[in-house]
Amino acid sequence: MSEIDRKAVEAAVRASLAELLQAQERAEAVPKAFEGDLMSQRARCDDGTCRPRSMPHVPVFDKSELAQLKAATPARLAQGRTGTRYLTGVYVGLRAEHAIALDAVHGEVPDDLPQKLGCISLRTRCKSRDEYLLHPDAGRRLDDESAKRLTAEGTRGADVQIICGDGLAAWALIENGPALLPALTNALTAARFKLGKPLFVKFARVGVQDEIGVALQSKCTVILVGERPGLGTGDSLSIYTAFNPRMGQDNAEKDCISNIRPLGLKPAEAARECTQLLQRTFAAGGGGVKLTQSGT
Ligand code: B12
Repeated sequence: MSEIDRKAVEAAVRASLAELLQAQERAEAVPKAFEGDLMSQRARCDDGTCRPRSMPHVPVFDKSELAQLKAATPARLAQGRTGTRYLTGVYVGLRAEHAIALDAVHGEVPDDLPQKLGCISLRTRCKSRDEYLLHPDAGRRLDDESAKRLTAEGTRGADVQIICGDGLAAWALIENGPALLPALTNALTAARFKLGKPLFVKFARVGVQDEIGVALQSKCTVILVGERPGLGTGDSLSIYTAFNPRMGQDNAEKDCISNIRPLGLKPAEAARECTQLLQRTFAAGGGGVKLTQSGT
């Protein structure tokens, strides 16, 4: 090894060791600082003079790493505090995000959306949004009129029957449905799946796909449905797929693609992912656990 190479190697080794040492010191700083603090607190308690005191300020993590982590997600990480309370801006932000979630849960799809999406319009046995929220089972069955309409107008024996539902966030369908439905239809058609005429179901739970799949003898159903919102996330849509439909089919036989929204999985990506999932599902002869175990 030449003299220059040797120096370069030595410098690199020294730099790595220094980095390792710093990381170790950071990790050790936390328990040591707390240990001292707790011990002095105990000493004071023992002689009967215990009183409230503040915890030491210890840099527990690398600030630049934390900044990267925060930049990678809209989730509320390391919000800080003042005393035992949230900072005012954080508190107000949480209230606003909670309001978004409530609006999403209580919102409804406009009457003309099914027509704009080119869907046959159906509804479940729920007569109102409140009934939908209070009685999940009623959102898994079609009302009598819709069941008749489905039999009269629905496509029988399709490979894939697409269903759009408001679910627990109507906004999710309003915002993402117009992009996702055509993208999914195109991707599935290009993959040579025979599709049924799409359906819309008002006040829909995931389980309504069972009744629809059975009534139409579809090989597989796919329901695009609004997810239960998280804080500040009122526009997130999921796709649930069910192969070989049966009434009361277990979720373990189904699959889910979640977080479809502008800040998450984009509609075009979701359409591709769903098409690939269905290709694997048809090849394996089943979804969910069966698909996972098949290794397809
Ligand atoms: C609520 C919920 C549950 C509840 C459902 C109970 C209920 N009656 O609502 C409980 C706690 C039981 C649950 C369980 C599971 N869940 Co869950 N769940 C959710 C959550 C928070 C909301 C779902 C939702 O809004 N659905 C739409 C409404 C309209 O549907 P619904 O008809 O009211 O309820 C049905 C669906 O929620 C469905 N469901 C719930 N979770 C799952 C998961 C899978 C894989 C399937 C096929 C169906 C399914 O079951 C309900 C009854 O039919 C989502 C996260 C999200 N924000 O979407 C995760 C989510 C859907 N669940 C997930 C997972 C992984 C699971 C479990 C597999 C966890 C586990 N390891 O056990 C189990 C599987 C359930 C089963 N085998 O039955 C993942 C799915 C990831 C994926 N791409 O496959 C999600 C996206 C969370 C996440 N980000 O990881 N879940």
